[in-house]
Amino acid sequence: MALASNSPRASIESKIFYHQGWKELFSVIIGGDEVKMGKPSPEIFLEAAKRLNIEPSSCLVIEDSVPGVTAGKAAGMEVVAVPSIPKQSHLYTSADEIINSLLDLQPEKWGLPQFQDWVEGTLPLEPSYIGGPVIKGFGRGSKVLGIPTANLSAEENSDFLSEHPSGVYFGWAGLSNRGVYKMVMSIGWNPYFNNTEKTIEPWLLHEFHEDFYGEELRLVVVGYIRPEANFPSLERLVAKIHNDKKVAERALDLPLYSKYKDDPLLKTTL
Ligand code: ADP
Ligand code: RBF
Ligand code: MG
Repeated sequence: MALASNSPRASIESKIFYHQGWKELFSVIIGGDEVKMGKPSPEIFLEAAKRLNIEPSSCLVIEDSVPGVTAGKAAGMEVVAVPSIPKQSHLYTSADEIINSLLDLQPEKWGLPQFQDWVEGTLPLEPSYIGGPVIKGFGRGSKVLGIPTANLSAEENSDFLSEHPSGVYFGWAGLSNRGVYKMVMSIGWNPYFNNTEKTIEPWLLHEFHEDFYGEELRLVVVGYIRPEANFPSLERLVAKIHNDKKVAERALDLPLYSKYKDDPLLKTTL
């Protein structure tokens, strides 16, 4: 595995220094100052392949930039694009595949060994704690889909949003004075409705008999299920969300995820 960046070698070194163990994961690291022409020229990838002692045609490039995709294709390599700018995937059409985030990378599609960390249709994540009062959304969840989502403020949870790509996640939800419930959530723009803002929409997997706007909601997000998708019909969207619910409900019974249920942070009242 090689790291080939247009950034100068020294910048790569100082940046990677802060991520313990990352440098050792790469057998080759090349900076833009180590080749004559940077991306979109294929030179940096051809040099990486040479140093890895691998034929360019056997290499898979994972790229977040448009010039990088151009460089990878020009080097005769297969390219998976992970666009750095959301909603700009139309600029990356020369890539062999476009994915929303690295969470969706499937190495087995490219003849590489499968990732081993998926468990029963879910990807365990470092747990994230978010919360705040339940706010009003677009009023669509229960009315249009029959799936109410207790929206949290995007502003108050902006760190979490910037660290998590859009997609379907799950975990546990604590509602003050009520209890702790299983939860499956959508993070993102909801392509079916073409929202312009990234929202946080947890569906608590429990029957409530009334609304709870304004109440303090605490979430621990423990895993990832899938990227956001668009659907040809409302029925297909709803069916998919019900499948997400099933996946989350089952997974949350696994010790790996169920251990967070009793987390005191879910119960704390402000
Ligand atoms: P909004 O667009 O305002 O979020 P929704 O139609 O998505 O409206 O409904 C969400 C509201 O429904 C929540 O804020 C909450 O008060 C209530 N609610 C009732 N049951 C649930 C549930 N199981 N999960 C989430 N919210 C629920
Ligand atoms: N909306 C989409 O457009 N695409 C999706 O893939 C999608 N997945 C969702 C998954 C879950 C678990 C939930 C609760 C919602 C999802 N929705 C999705 C969001 C739905 O559009 C949203 O709840 C409405 O926008 C109501 O506000
Ligand atoms: Mg909602």
